[in-house]
Amino acid sequence: MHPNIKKHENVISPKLKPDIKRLAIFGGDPVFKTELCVGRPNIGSRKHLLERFNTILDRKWLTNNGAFVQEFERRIEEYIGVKHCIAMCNGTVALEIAIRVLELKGEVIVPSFTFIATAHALQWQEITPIFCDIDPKTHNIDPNKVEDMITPRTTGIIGVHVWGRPCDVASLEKIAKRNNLKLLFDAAHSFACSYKGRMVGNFGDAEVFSFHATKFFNTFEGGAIVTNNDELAAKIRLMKNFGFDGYDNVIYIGTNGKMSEVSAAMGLTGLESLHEFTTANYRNYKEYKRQLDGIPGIRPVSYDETEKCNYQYIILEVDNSITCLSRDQLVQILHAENVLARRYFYPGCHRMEPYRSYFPHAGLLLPETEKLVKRVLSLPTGTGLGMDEIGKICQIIRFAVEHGDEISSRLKERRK
Ligand code: T4K
Repeated sequence: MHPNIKKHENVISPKLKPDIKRLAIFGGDPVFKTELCVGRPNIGSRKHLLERFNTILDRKWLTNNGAFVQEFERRIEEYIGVKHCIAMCNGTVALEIAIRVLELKGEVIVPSFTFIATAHALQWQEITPIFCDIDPKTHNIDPNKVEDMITPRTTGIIGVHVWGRPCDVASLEKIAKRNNLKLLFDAAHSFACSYKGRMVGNFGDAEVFSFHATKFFNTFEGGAIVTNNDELAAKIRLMKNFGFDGYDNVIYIGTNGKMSEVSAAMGLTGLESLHEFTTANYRNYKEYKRQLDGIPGIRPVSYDETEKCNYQYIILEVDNSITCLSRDQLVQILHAENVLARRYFYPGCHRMEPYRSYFPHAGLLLPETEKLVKRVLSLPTGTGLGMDEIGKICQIIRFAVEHGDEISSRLKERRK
């Protein structure tokens, strides 16, 4: 038993795991019969969705700026209070188009602690991502380190609002202005979140959302660029449609970034239930926090409750010097119990190809990123998860940490 562990009302029920041999990783029955996933899609009213699908079929208008896409864009603009929303087929293409429209080239500063799409969207256009370290308190790009990475080839900065917690927007805006750089935000995690009382989507030159199935609000696949800049918005609209300005008239280089009507139908249906989704996520977040409180070496990430937040990620930092278990061992234990916890952004973009080959020593400048990628894990949440399930997941974690040294030795023994 870990000496610092606090007595808790939710000490693991002896029926759940009477001793460590009954952990599923050692051959016991898993606590859950079916898998609990991170990224299980939230689905709003099935009735409304199917009605919209029927409307699409009746209209025989499936894509190319259809009525549902237009309605979806207006709803997002109203909700965020932004002038322009341009819906797209996914967040990655939206990033690529945003990068192109901002005329970024040469080098762009990005965090390595992000989904690979942020870096690839640059490299895809032969722009070099220059990886910047993060602030360990926020997990976001550290503005104090950004300026050191600027060279004569730098044209922009991409901040990522990781977990839906906005970057230090004010500092990044100052740095961008001072150095005449473009500022883009990858807001894939932060739809429905605010920064200093203003909705994310209003900052920098533009911001990009992802509405992928695994996001708390989804359009199957989908994304959007939002901006308050009229000129940029007009160009983005051309770019996502091959550069067509009316029939047979191409006036700009473009690609196919269009959102389909089925995606917009899903989006409109999801928007009707947005409050329900965030309320469920908030309830889960509070329950996880309550139940994980006091487990030594397990630190759940907190959200600023004075801001709007989607609470879509339940993130734990595992300090293995205290838990005796590594983050990866804890993930293994949870997986065996059918809790499909995920490592996040592991091993960091700088350790993935082609960046690993291009910058083999990038890690030397990214000490906080290197630490965090080994500590972070994400737990299931969303509308499909009940309090009982959260209780059991937390009991497994508590039990694993209580018996960390024993479990760890047994796992090591097994590997021999
Ligand atoms: N920037 C950032 C910061 C991002 O996080 C992302 C995307 C992007 C940019 C790019 O946006 P998009 O182009 O994707 O719109 C997911 C998603 O593919 C990706 O959208 C997301 N971030 C990234 C963090 O994760 P995986 O590899 O986790 O997906 P997968 O297939 O392993 O699914 C995860 C879990 O979700 C599964 O265990 C089961 C569950 N699931 C998944 C799907 C697709 C379902 O229950 N139903 C489903 O339909 O990539």
